[in-house]
Amino acid sequence: MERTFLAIKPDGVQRGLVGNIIARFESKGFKLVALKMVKVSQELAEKHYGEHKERPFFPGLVQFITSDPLIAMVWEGKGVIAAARKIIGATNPLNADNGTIRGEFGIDVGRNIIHGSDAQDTADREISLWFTSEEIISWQPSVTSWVYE
Ligand code: D4T
Repeated sequence: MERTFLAIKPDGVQRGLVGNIIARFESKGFKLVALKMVKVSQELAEKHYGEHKERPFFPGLVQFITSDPLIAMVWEGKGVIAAARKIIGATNPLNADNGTIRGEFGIDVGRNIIHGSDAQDTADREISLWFTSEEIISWQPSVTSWVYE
């Protein structure tokens, strides 16, 4: 089954949105298989956002993501990578649709509440960057047959 990496960024934690955000993925039917609160190191932040190293916003992005704890998670389910990106909304919260997390809760691109992997290869890379295999739990929700046909 497909897996994605999601992180509620320090702004989402500070603003008390953790429960609201997790509830959206839970009630959709996706399965939480790993979760931890992390005060991110400079090294991990630079690795996670490595593709943006040359961009002008990179230093501010790393400063922001290391400034306070975030919630790192792995979610599992059919089509979860693309579906999570839809639930999250556009990168710039002012362009994000109503009803999405960023559309409801954000204004600035540098305070966009949550991260979600954008493709299968990035999901694989990010999951192994943030979690050991022992931290990812295989379990079977008893409602599975009520979520999947
Ligand atoms: P993340 O990676 O946080 O889920 O965001 P996206 O996948 O939606 O968007 P991204 O990779 O293009 O941007 C990564 C991260 O950088 C911040 N950012 C981005 C910023 O502070 N200023 C900017 O101009 C851009 C483009 C926000 C998300």
